[in-house]
Amino acid sequence: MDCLFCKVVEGQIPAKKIYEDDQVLAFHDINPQAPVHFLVIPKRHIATLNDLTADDSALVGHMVYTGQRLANELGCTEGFRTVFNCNEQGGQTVYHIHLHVLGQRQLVWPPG
Ligand code: DGP
Repeated sequence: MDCLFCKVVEGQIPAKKIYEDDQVLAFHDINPQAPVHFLVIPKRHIATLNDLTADDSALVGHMVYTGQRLANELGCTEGFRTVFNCNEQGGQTVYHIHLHVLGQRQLVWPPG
């Protein structure tokens, strides 16, 4: 399958890994938008949030919990932001779901 993040999971494309287990992988974003900016992805290919089913609820919960835990481990003690972009108008560019986790700067709302 021609998916960038599946290739990261398979080790075909290098990434600065932070954490991995049997379900998820976390690695630093190649184009960081904050001093801390990493992605949490499922190892299984899911293209967009619209492709989730009820059976994926625990997996997505595990992604969010992993993001929270790593954000704190990486020093985001004053807060952080989590973002899922979905499809073109949501700003999604890589079609394998990923949770962005950003922190260690003051983030503004609304995002662009
Ligand atoms: P999104 O726009 O939500 O689909 O975010 C995709 C993110 O993925 C973007 O912040 C840049 C990051 N990214 C794209 N290609 C690579 C890559 O090859 N390695 C890493 N580490 N991050 C990537």
